[in-house]
Amino acid sequence: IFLPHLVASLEVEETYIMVKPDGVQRGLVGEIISRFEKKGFKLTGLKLFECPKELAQEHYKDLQSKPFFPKLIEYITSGPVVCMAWEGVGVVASARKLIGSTNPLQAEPGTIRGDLAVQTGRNIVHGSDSPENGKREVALWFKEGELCQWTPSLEPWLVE
Ligand code: IDP
Ligand code: MG
Repeated sequence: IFLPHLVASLEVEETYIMVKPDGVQRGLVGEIISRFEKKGFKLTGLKLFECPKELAQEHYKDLQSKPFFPKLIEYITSGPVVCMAWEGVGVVASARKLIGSTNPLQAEPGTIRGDLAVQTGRNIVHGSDSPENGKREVALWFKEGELCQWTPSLEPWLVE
């Protein structure tokens, strides 16, 4: 089947990436940020944050009828998370590829979940699943003034 959001896009997009509480507790924040930095995307927002229950519920509202929803909310609010906004051409689908499958045991080696996690309920990182949700989630997790528009000096070495 044709999944438009999984096909490489030529649009400048934004995506919301979050190191979940297990990633923070396990000391994987630097490693996870590094994967996106090294790839060449642009960081436009970054903060350590204790997520209120209502925000977690709003973020995952599409999953509210799932049996694991209460445990998911408990997990996401169990400790600080690292919230990030990343920008770039095709960043949404590319970030999903860097992150790997939802179930870390099915995630390819070389991906963040494939290299660093073992369970769906402890899969250490979130990434938006479409450009629309990228916009929605960045606006949900960041206030105006928390995001930076800047031009990395390396840009000419990354995009022609
Ligand atoms: P994604 O994070 O790869 O986009 P989603 O299906 O959107 O995966 O699910 C959101 C999050 O909910 C997952 O990353 C995982 O933390 C949790 N989750 C999904 N399915 C299950 C499950 O079957 N058991 C426990 N947690 C789950
Ligand atoms: Mg998802």
